[in-house]
Amino acid sequence: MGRWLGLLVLLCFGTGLFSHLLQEPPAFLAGDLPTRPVWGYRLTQGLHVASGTAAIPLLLAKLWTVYPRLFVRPPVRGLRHALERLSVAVLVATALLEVFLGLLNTVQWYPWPYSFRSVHWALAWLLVGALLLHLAVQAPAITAHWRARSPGTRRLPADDEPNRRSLLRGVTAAVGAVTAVSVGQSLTPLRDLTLLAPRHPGHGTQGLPVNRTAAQAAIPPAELRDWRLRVAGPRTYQLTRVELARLPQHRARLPIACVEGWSKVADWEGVRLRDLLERSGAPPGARIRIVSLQRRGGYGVSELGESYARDPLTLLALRLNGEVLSADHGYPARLIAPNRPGALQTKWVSRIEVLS
Ligand SMILES: Nc1nc2c(c(=O)[nH]1)N[C@H]1C(S)=C(S)[C@@H](COP(=O)(O)O)O[C@H]1N2
Ligand SMILES: [Mo]
Repeated sequence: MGRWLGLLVLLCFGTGLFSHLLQEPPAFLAGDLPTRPVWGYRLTQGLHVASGTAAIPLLLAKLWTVYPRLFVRPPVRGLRHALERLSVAVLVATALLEVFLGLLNTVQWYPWPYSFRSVHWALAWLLVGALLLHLAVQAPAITAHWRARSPGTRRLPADDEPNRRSLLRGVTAAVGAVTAVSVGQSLTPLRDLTLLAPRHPGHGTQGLPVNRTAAQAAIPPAELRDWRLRVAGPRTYQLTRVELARLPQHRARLPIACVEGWSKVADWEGVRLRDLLERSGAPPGARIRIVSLQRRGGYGVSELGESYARDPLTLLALRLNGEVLSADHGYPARLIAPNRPGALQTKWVSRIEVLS
């Protein structure tokens, strides 16, 4: 169980780092983030949430097998032992907190006052550090186990064997069950099994789930009536929605991949961002800021580096799945770019700013 758990933690950590990198790239990488494959983030974030979810029953079972060690006497046998127990305490605490914070995030429940992302990020490093320490401390026991190749020495006492088997069977069933009823949120062929996932890929207007509705974002209807897209650059200009729709329109088939785990492909149609930027005289390599009409909550602003801004698939979309964007999907216009976290696909765009 430890080995499987270790693999899941590794997968979750790696995909989590990738997600963090895309959302908060260091300055030297911000212009070169990968835009291919277009479904890259869909895959990695789907794996992130699926591996984190699968780790929960495995972690609980693993803790159950070792909890009697909490009560060993004497509790501390010296400095080395004390440090070792402390590192295990950090490992257990961070592992439990990390997976449960992640789980609460997937259901969009934030019952704490701090930023989910920075806490999840910091805990991940603590967890991986404590895990490495744990592996180092246990290295002698691990090598001894693998050296004891003869079948007799590795087996449990005969009357424990049925217990071991039924525990493993139970844990496998639990991991399989939570995975089967939640993974359909991103692995859409399994969507009919989706019981636990908070966003069902089949629900939502225009065939796409909605994370925050126009009402929740407090989009003022009055501002939609005389909406103009303002592009602020060396040559600032404004366009009405009718004027935007008269510019050359392009199509892109791209997924929305939410950091909370659900994802779905859709057909988008609109104006290429790079055409809008060219018209404003944006210099090559400029950072771009997309600003929403939104009044309430996060994700009202996002930034794009060069690789996204110049990509022919990055659109200021006016249409979704063959219809005019609905209010909840970002009418009058929303950003859609390849291999980009859903949270940064800004809806209800009102301004595009050329930053540098
Ligand atoms: N202005 C704004 N844009 C936003 C959001 C938001 O809250 N406000 N939510 C983001 C998130 S978290 C996701 S996953 C996608 C979802 O897009 P959809 O609701 O059209 O499916 O929109 C993104 N764009
Ligand atoms: Mo999202």
